[in-house]
Amino acid sequence: MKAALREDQQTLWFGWSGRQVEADADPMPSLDTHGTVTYATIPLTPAQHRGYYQRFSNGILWPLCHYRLGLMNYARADWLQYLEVNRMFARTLAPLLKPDDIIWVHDYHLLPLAQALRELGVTSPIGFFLHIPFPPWSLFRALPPATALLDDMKAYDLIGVQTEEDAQNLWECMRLEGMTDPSRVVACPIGIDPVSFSEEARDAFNGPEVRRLRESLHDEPLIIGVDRLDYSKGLEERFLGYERLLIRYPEHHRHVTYLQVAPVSRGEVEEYRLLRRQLDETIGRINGAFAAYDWTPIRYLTRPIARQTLAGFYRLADVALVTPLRDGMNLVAKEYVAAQDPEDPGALVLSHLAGAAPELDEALLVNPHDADAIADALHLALTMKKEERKRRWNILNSEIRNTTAGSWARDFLKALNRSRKASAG
Ligand code: GDG
Repeated sequence: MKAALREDQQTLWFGWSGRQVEADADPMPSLDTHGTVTYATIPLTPAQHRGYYQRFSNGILWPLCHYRLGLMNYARADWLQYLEVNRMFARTLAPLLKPDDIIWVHDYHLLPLAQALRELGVTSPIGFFLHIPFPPWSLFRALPPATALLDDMKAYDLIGVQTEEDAQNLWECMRLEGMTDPSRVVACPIGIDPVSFSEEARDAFNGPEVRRLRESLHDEPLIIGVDRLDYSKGLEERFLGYERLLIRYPEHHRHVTYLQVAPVSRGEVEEYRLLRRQLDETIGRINGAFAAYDWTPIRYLTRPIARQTLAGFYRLADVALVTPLRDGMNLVAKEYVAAQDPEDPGALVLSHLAGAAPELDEALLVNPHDADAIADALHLALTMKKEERKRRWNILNSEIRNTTAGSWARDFLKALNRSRKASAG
């Protein structure tokens, strides 16, 4: 997100501080200024954190928007807490606003924020960007307060989503709620800062961490996966795909290594604890069945690693395996492309259900539910000739250089201004 902030204008960043504090009244924001950005943050109470953040945002909206109705645990009390926390955010934010501010709200935790601000008399342009997918109405209507939530979302002047598919789904819902102007919902795919990421990768490549990883591989190929430990990322299915590679293409035994970086996230939510246990078991089983005394097929890290080291690891890896079951965008796919050596780039295996797939269609696209398709794509990637890797990479690289974090922010804000003018005129 930092890459999207402009240095030539004053910006107020407002949000949860990540802390929990018992309180009876609205909190006072803590202010902290760095350059042109002032960070105003507030704590949540433990009850707000549970109902608003863990349960409604991450236990209901997250699975719903990732098409996983079976994982959605709805309780009306959590919905009410979600609304109340959004109102509390609005009450604490409103006094900090200046009349000519443009407000840009991010992600599913804050869907009703514009309406709450409007109720307090805020008339500034307000835009919203959803980082995760938006499902069709036939699915979204399973949420008990679906229409109330969509009705609140009409208070935004502009809503941005990652892909055309999300835009169509959301527009279908907004139209049913009485929105009449389709230009208020736009597909605006997010990007990275490819130039600085590529530099970081080049610098890290000669650093001690990458050297140690390289030495441990003894000139044999490396597959890398990098994901928050989340059920939307398709980790279990991916490990089963890798297992199919080992079963069907035994020539890779004792040669290929798959390094999966999966920092634990939302560890306090039950589904995430269960997932972690399941992955531990699957990886243990596969390693137990295929490992040799001098070869471990899967290396698995649940602790985060430094960003620059990660960039260097991407550059070293021959293949990136990015197979979410659903993903708003997936920045790992774009980072992998940015980190490659143009003279000897690696190959990207990408789920066709990731938001990045329409842009990155020169990757080896797979259905993440099909273990054999993952195995075939991995084999193809591991045996692909350099000329073909270069041909594909050049196209992928121009895609990620076209839509960057900076251009994404500029395009969205331009569209927000246009949309505000249209509704005023
Ligand atoms: C949401 C949407 C959308 C991962 N492990 C480490 C680490 N990471 C970094 C990656 C990447 C980021 O985290 C993950 O971004 P993704 O886009 O892959 O996924 P979400 O976190 O689910 O993000 C997603 C995104 O919002 C943006 O709109 O693309 O669809 O779900 O940057 O590099 N970074 C470090 N150590 C790690 O171990 N330093």
